[in-house]
This record gives sequence, C-alpha cells and structure tokens, in this order.
Amino acid sequence: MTKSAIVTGISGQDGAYLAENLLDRGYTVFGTYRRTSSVNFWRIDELGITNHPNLKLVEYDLTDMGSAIRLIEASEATEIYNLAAQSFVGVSFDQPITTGQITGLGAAYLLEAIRTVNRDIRFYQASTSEMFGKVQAIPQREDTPFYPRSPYGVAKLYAHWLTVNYRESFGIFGTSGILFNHESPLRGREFVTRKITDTVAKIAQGKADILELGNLDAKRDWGYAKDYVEGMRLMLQHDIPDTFVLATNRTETVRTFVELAFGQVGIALDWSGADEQEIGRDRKDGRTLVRINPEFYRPAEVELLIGDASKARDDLGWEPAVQLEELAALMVEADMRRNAAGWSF
Ligand code: NDP
Ligand code: GDR
Repeated sequence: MTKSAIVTGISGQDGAYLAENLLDRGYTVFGTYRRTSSVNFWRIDELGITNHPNLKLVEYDLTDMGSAIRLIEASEATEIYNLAAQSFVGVSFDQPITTGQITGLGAAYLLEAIRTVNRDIRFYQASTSEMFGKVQAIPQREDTPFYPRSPYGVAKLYAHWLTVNYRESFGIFGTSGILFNHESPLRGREFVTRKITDTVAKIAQGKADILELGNLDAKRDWGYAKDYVEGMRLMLQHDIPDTFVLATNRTETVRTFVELAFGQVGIALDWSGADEQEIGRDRKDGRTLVRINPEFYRPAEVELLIGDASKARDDLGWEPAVQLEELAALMVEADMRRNAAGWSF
C-alpha cells in the first residue's frame, strides 16, 4: 500500500528535502504552506519536485485547528512531520507571542487533531538543540536538562514536552527529534551560514563589499540538512515513539565557518590588528571583508552546542555523512551559481 504523509512547512528548507526523500520512496506527500499574497516555492522548484504527481500542495495555517482536522481527514495520512514554525531565533525576541502561537501551540493543534481524528497516526515534532540553550552538560544528549535562552527555545520546549505528554497520556506515536543546526544551499538567507556563503559569493563576484555579522565566537554543531531529514524519516519507522538527538558531535565557531567559506573563493582572512569591531581583512591586499555589526547580537546568546547522537546511531542506524568543509563548499558553490545567474532567494 502506498504510504501517505503530511509535511508541514513544505516551503522551508527541511520540508523541501523531506518531501523529496519521501517522494523518492513512493510516498504520497501532502505538503502544507500558508497563504501569503505571493507564495514562494523556490526550494521545491530547485529540487524539481513542485509538479511531482504524488506531491499535493495544501494551504494550511499552523494556528488554525479546524484546518488541521480537515487536513488529517482529507489526506488519510499515516505520518505527520511537523516542520512548520517561526524558526528564526533572533526574530523570536521581537515577536515572542507570535512565535509561541506558531512554534509552540501549532504542535498542540496538530496533536489535538490526531487525538480527535485518528490516534494511529505517527507524529514527528521538529524539536531543537536551542532547548539546551545555556548548556548544562557537554555534549548534549536526550537526557541533558534543558535551559532555553530565547522565546523560540521556550516555545519549542512546550511543543517537545507536549509530544512526550501525548505519548504517555494517550498512547499517541509522538516522536521528538532534537536536531542540532543543519544547513544546505536551501537554507534561508537570514541564518548565519547561508548569509555567509551568499555574501562571500557576492564578494567574489564583485557584487558585495563586506560581510556584517554579530557574535563570531558562538559555537555550533552544524550538519547537512539532507542527512537530517533522513533521520526524521527513520524515527517514524522505528517500532516505538521516542526522543532522539541528531548531531555531528563536532562544534566550530561562526568565525571558522567564515574562514571556510572565504577559503572556497581563494581568500584567506587576517583577523590580527582588528579594532573593537573585530575586522577581518584579506591577507593579500588588506581589504576589509568582515565587520561586526552589534545589530546582529542577541539579547541572550546560546554560546556552545555540541550533540551526542549515539542513541540515533544505535537504535536507528543513523549517521551524518557530510562534513562541515564539504557543506561550506557546496553552499558557496550553489550561491556562486545562483548569483551568476542573477537570482538569489
Ligand atoms: P524554515 O524556516 O526554513 O521553514 C519553516 C517553515 O514553516 C516554512 O515553510 C514556513 O512557511 C512555515 N511556517 C511558518 N509559520 C507558519 C504558519 N503560521 N503556518 C504554516 N506554516 C508556517 O525552517 P527549517 O526548514 O530550517 O526547519 C524546519 C523545522 O525544524 C522548524 O520547525 C525549525 O524550528 C526546526 N529546526 C530546524 C533546525 C535547523 O537547523 N534547520 C534545527 C532544529 C530544529 P513560509 O515559507 O511561508 O515562511
Ligand atoms: P540558530 O541559527 O540561532 O543557531 O538557530 P543562526 O544561524 O541564526 O545563528 C547561529 C549563530 O550565529 C550567530 N550569528 C549570527 N546569526 C545570524 N542569523 N546572523 C548574523 O549576522 C550572525 N552573526 C553571528 C548567532 O548569534 C548564533 O549564535 C538555528 C535555526 O534553524 C533554529 O530554528 C534551529 O532550531 C537551530 O538552528 C538549531
């Protein structure tokens, strides 16, 4: 029998890759997007799946429970991957209530709809390493205590615990994947890795002069989004609902990612002699290429994340394949290609 899955947030990075993954495996995918005056499907367009016969694009707002019920009834899906969210940490400080309504309550509406319509549906919640925030142990695992540092992290923690609670209270197959940062050429440009690779490509092509960033010392455990969506799929094929960390177990600073990206276009940076704005210069000609802009600092920062995914490896056979150097290379290459062709989302 053909499997059928709902993927909320099809217009986002993970939604696009997960839809591609499931379609390749013969699933019918109901990909949800929210109504805007000009819907943008550039990611699924780039993957070439927008017109796939088994992809059904469905309008759905995460904050509307009635539409959750109708979606589940009409699709007869057996799996739901809840990827939609207000996912930008920085914005969550300015829009904490909207973030709570979408990122936190959005999961509650779906869980309630499953509880009401069909308790056999398997549910995946997109939880995050941001729930560890001010980290209480290194590396972070499934049993590490949480300490979120942003309204986004707090909203995600609510959704995470609600998933666990519906598992324990109602026997719903609710699984929570605590995913560390994962990036790709399909990453939104407001996130730091893509902002870096897009600007580096533009600098290399003479279309930008400078890269402005906030905290260069923050450390992240960065993986490749395509590896991580496969982990999501595996979690819902597991025999029991559970909580899993997906991570690479390697942490690097934002500064290192900047160096990797510039390295891809043959530029080596010199950070010495920097003023209070920590300027990075081109080693060859002394040209200023990186500047700190305090506008990009956050009111509370997550300083260091590094995950331990051994449970996912042991129980699911999941392992990340792509290393950070390769990731930076493929992101810069994609941005060079897009910028040369005159477009960039
Ligand atoms: P994106 O920001 O790329 O995608 C988010 C998606 O949610 C978009 O499709 C967006 O639609 C949709 N969305 C936002 N608000 C609503 C709403 N009110 N109703 C319906 N849809 C909405 O995120 P990612 O793909 O990177 O991440 C996927 C999920 O995983 C998110 O929940 C994120 O918080 C979580 N996560 C991500 C990690 C990462 O490193 N990428 C790590 C850990 C967790 P639109 O295009 O219209 O804005
Ligand atoms: P993050 O990702 O907050 O970890 O959340 P982001 O790429 O936004 O920030 C990573 C780190 O880089 C620092 N930083 C900057 N960040 C941005 N966006 N822009 C800048 O100019 C800049 N300069 C420095 C940040 O302060 C931070 O320390 C992502 C999202 O995908 C979440 O949805 C997801 O849950 C987590 O990853 C895991």
